[in-house]
Amino acid sequence: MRSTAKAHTNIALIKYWGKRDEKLILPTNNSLSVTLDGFYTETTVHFKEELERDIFTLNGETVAGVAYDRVADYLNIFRKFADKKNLFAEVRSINKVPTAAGFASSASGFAALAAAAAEALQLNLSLEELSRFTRRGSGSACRSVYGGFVEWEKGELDDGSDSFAIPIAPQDHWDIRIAAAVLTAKEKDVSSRVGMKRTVDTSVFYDGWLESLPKDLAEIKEAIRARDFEKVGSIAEANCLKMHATTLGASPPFTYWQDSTLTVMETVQRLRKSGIPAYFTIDAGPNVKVLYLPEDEDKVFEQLRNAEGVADVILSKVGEGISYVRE
Ligand code: 2P0
Repeated sequence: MRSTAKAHTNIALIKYWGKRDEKLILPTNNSLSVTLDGFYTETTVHFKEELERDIFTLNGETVAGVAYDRVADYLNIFRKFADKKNLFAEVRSINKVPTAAGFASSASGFAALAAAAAEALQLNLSLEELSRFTRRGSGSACRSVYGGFVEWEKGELDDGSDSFAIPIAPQDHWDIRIAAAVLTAKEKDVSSRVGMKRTVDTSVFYDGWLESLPKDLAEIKEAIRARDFEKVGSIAEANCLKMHATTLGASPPFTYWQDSTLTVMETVQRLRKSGIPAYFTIDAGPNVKVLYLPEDEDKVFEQLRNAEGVADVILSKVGEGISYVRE
């Protein structure tokens, strides 16, 4: 009744931005990501008959409050499925995702938790079933079940049974790199959950965003298969700009950008003008992620590191999917 699983975080090239069902976490659109090797969560789940409630520690510290409730509520889904309503778990997570890097630790966190909980309960899930379970913890987490390039199929059904991730190309398909420019950032004041809901409910640009996605998705998948870096990068960059434009059309309007976000975007454009193919993407926060090729690593790192307002630059390769740690 015990298992330890490891999952890596991912960065979306085609963004997930909006839900059609908040409880089941069903998205309005397909999204596509690349799994990152630099950032992961390792989680042990140990179900014990003697426990009267779940226990959750993160990096050795006991967690209470909203973060605890989110984990305990999530484990309820497994308890219900396994028909073990009163079986509680000790959950120990080690997070190797620097929160400040602006990578969603919820993606690797819920993917590792789902994999460890499912194995501890001997549910024998397929990867498709595991991705469906993982989605219920955090949407983007369902993509972290696989390594390499991954698409999350939004599905059509109301019960969510056809909404899960599928692998597009494995980790060893293509060695591209991702740099995270960590900004000397303020606290973000609109969480991604709140931001995407406000956008869906009120943004005058939301329909335009949705209409543009099928073309982006079809083209980026073809470009990934063909290893066409300039095409993948330019589609991802444009898709990110469209997602962020929807927040400006919301009521009340908001943006995740700060002045140094724009500075890094300009740095990337300057790199391109100097002949280095580099493209940016930005999630629900101010930090900028930059896609580049291995041979340009030194130049990209140097330019980003010297950009005004950049506190740190963290480099990553393409990562693998869920794995299990045997003791
Ligand atoms: C993504 N983001 O595709 C997009 C791009 C942020 C911008 O997925 O509510 O933490 O748990 O399903 O997955 C962030 O949202 O949201 C996100 P929930 P999640 O990566």
